[in-house]
Amino acid sequence: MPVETRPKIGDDAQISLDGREKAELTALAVRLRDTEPQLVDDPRWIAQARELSCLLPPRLRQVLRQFTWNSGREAMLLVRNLPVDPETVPDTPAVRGSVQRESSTSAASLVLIAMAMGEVIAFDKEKSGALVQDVVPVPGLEEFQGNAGSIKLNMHTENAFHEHKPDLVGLMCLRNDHENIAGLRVASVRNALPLLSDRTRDILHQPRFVTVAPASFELEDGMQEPHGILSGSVDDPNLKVDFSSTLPVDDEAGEAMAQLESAIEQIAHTLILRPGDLAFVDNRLALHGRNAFQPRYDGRDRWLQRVFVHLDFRRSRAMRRQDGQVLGAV
Ligand SMILES: O=C(O)CCC(=O)C(=O)O
Ligand SMILES: [Fe+2]
Repeated sequence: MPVETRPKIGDDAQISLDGREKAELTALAVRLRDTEPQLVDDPRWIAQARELSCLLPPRLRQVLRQFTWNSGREAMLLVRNLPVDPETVPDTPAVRGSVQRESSTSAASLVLIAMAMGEVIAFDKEKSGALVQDVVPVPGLEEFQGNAGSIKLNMHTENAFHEHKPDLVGLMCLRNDHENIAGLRVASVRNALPLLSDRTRDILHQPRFVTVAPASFELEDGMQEPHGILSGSVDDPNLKVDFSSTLPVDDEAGEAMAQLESAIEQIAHTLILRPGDLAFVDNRLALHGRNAFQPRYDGRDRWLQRVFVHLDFRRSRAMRRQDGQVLGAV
């Protein structure tokens, strides 16, 4: 089974822990898991994660540091060989809004790596504000354009509508689907841009697009300001679009968006994650989505755990009560 299709991601976009590094990470994850009150969302547990993240194996820390400096052409990082033992992973949850509030070795590994790069955050209106969220297929939601669905999930910037959308999205695989065909799709603007004409790029920079809250979010109010899909540097822009939630305000903008979608489809990678694989997507430069798969709801379905990271925690302070990790109305 190929790990991916289409152009390969380079070695600079991935790191596989060796046996010793895995043992070191496991020891830290167990220490964090056993930290009182053994609740992921508790500030004491998060404080311990912040401290222990400084003790991760040096080669991993170097790769993470490099990634936060510049996420590279692929605008993603794949960390492999994390301590996930498929034999001991519990049954895959199959309920809407499933989250990980109790500490576990897998959640601890995920949070340790995320906290080495920045601050884990969540939104109070999404998945009940939990910091570690389950990405699992849910019965009855097969057609849903959100991570509980199992049809193709359109390419998107995570929470594109939000002024404090995550900078990084981390997705760790505990179990893939039965057929091992479900893939996380990732596409970097740095690969897509050369496929677009100057005219199209110019239009994509203009405030001719509106993005509403995604289906996963309990509805946000009212009017959204038009924005550019591309922003910042003309040579190396940021990208913000959700092909399910962003609408062009005129026909020409719609045509430019269609050109972009076609370029994205051409350069997207499909990563068939294995248990113990953790992908970080740079949500400022890359889109992600998922291809279709067939859930069985037998406890052995695909299961990812997800975190969001902010690299500049201070920026969202006005939305966070008591300098905590959850963004909402204060
Ligand atoms: O299921 C996947 O691979 C990705 C789902 C997704 O977009 C998300 O959880 O943010
Ligand atoms: Fe997503």
